Amino acid sequence: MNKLAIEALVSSEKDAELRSIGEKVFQNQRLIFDEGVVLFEKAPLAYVGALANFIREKLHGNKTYFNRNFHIEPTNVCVFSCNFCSYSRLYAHRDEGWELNKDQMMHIIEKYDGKPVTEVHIVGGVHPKMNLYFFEDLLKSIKAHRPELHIKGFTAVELDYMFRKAKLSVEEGMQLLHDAGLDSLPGGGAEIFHPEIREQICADKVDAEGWLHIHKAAHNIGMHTNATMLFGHIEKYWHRIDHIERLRQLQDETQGFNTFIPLKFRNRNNDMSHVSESSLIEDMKTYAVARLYLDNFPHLKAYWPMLGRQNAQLSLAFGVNDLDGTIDDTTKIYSMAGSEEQNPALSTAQLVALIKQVKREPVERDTLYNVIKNYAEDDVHELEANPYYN
Ligand code: V47
Ligand code: SF4
Repeated sequence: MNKLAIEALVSSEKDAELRSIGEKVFQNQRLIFDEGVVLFEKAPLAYVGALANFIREKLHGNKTYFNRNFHIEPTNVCVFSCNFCSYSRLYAHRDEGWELNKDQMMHIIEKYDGKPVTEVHIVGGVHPKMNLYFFEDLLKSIKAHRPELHIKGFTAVELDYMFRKAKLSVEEGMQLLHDAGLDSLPGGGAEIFHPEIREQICADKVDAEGWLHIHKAAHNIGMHTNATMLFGHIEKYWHRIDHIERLRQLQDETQGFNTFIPLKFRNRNNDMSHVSESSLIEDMKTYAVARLYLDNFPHLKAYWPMLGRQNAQLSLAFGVNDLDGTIDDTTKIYSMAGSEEQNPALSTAQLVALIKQVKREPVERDTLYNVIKNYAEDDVHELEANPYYN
């Protein structure tokens, strides 16, 4: 859609404020806090979506990235008690808790020997006994076994706990894990930064300053990281803007973030089951506003297991340019919270087909967005018949 067609989506007299925000987007000017809130409160979905798509296509054209990865979840036991979490098994349902030892985790790594995966994503609960040195040893063993496999692991929540227990500074702890083989950090644990909300949903874990400190320390030693936001529960629009404003400020300093991942709150099996979930319109608006506000983030990711396949396809018209990975196993944190996908797994051929169906260009990437293969010219039926892509 061109500029004129986008402008025609709002009236020039009634919606002068929205028109002027649109003009800033076209002129490449940074939006300010209040403009972000106005977009949430007043902009029609079609307008904010078209503006976000304009930016998405300016940055990436039709390219839609994914990677071939798998997950290891060391444990679902967690010392914290976030109210939105359907996963933690320390106090309630103790009998359903699990913890993997190093051999069991190495067994998962070995299962992927010879398979064309580029990343392992390690994330789980915060187990009181799995300490920094346990994970240092695990990282070293993974790298010794498969040096080129990118290890993206541990949320700032897990790291904060490990470093404090080991009595190391954030900088010392980060360097130790990086030296052992940790390549980048996932974006989890950010939730909503503002204390007014954080105190109500996850009072006992690392606060905003702590989360940002950990990511900054990673950026300062050359690591890249992601950032998430858990939205659609008790927060107001301005809390979402406050959250992304803090991320934008750190990114100005370090340029260490790769991608922003809004995570829609799901209300099954947790202490916030009475809070209703956001609508699809709200979800798409959140992607779009994030794309417009985070002008210094290269990528915006929709986590398809959480959204469902069709809604993930839709998000590609609202600023999203990345669909995460093929996620070859059991990401239990979402299925337990009521995500669309109970068994999240898509083959490469299926993910390529999903992206092509909505006329975008599937591009396989590694964790740092180096292109591994562009599938624009590939025939989906041929891919489906080829075991390498299944
Ligand atoms: O921080 C927990 C979220 C996150 C619920 O960096 C929930 O590539 C919705 O951060 N409803 C952890 N969300 C996972 C994460 C992640 C996922 C995929 C990719 C990347 C990446 C990072 O899961 C937590 C929390 O925000 N979460 N419970 C729930 N009920
Ligand atoms: Fe623990 Fe993470 Fe669940 Fe919070 S969201 S209780 S930190 S597993």
